[in-house]
Amino acid sequence: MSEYKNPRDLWFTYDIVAEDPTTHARAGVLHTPHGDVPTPIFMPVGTKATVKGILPRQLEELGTKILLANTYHLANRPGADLVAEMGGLHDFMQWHGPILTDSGGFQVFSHGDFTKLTDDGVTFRTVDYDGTYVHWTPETNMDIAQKLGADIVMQLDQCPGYPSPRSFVERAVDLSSMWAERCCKAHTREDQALFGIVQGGMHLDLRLRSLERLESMGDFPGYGIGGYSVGEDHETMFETLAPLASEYMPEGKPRYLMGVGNPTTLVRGVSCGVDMFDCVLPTRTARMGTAFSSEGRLNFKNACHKRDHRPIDPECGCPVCTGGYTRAYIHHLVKQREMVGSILLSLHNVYYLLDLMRRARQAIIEGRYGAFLSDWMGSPAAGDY
Ligand code: PRF
Ligand code: ZN
Repeated sequence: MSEYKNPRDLWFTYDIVAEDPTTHARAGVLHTPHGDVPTPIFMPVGTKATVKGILPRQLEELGTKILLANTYHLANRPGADLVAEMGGLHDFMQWHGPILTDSGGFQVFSHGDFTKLTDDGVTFRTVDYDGTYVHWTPETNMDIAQKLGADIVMQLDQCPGYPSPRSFVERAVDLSSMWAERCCKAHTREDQALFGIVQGGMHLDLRLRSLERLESMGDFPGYGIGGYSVGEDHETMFETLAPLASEYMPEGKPRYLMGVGNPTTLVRGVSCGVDMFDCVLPTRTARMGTAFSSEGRLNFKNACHKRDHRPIDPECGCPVCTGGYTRAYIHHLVKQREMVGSILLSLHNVYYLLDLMRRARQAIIEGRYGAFLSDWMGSPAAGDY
């Protein structure tokens, strides 16, 4: 007799294709209804259903395989019902590849304007919008996520800042666990995968408690690692992230380190067994006139670029660096606050992180990620956190 299998389990499979012999890095493929995602992967952030300054067609040319969007922002404007009416997020924004939506747990808590937190849910003021009060429960949050229609949706969680008293972090783990269970029950779309989120701050025992509770709920198709990059230094982060990802998280499921996007953390995160990353850093720093490069970060407001004929990064294969645009030109655009300056830097920076993860994946497949990591740590770009 054949056992009933949820279509979700047929769609959202994760194949590990290579494991590095000397680090915990792995290369995989995550299957989704809108296409396959090779891992490790960087996911550009399209908060309000647009990656600022970049068209979907250009994202594809850069090699983007999956985008992130934010429930918090889209629920406020234009609203989940409107997005649903317009055919869901993919049609609305004309990106037909995989999409992941974050729950908004981070936005609500990091903006610090939540007014009331109970077991039931969280009440907050939409400071970025019209200042009205909104009450979210795991159930209303899943309702929004299902209307938006991304391929992967994150549970509603509570992300404590750093430093926080242990008792506060413990409470966030309890609450996030309880909300995970309610999200699971409320989430019914079979063409969507719901990921749980591990919290626990910088306490390994709380991280493990959080993970255990998620695992006891059954079978999440993947796990977010939340609550890092909230003000701690990088060594503090890796003290608990390294054992969590490399020793304790389930082998066969994707591990997604949330909201972390500086190149060195990506390279180190991969060596601990992290598979997915997202961050606004490449596009946000671009709008401030800064580029990632193999020499480290370059600030294009700086007059040293004024007469420089070279591309942003001579080692980069992006459309900007191979398209004839000089540092002198980008310096000029940035100084004049021309839109195209931000756009060119955004294209380059997003490509840079996508390509970093492509090269990391190749190194894992060839069994030389240990050397890739030590080369990186010895390079001029490694100092930028
Ligand atoms: N939870 C959620 N989204 C997030 C985070 C989190 O802890 C973070 C923490 N860096 C970024 N984005 N839901
Ligand atoms: Zn480039």
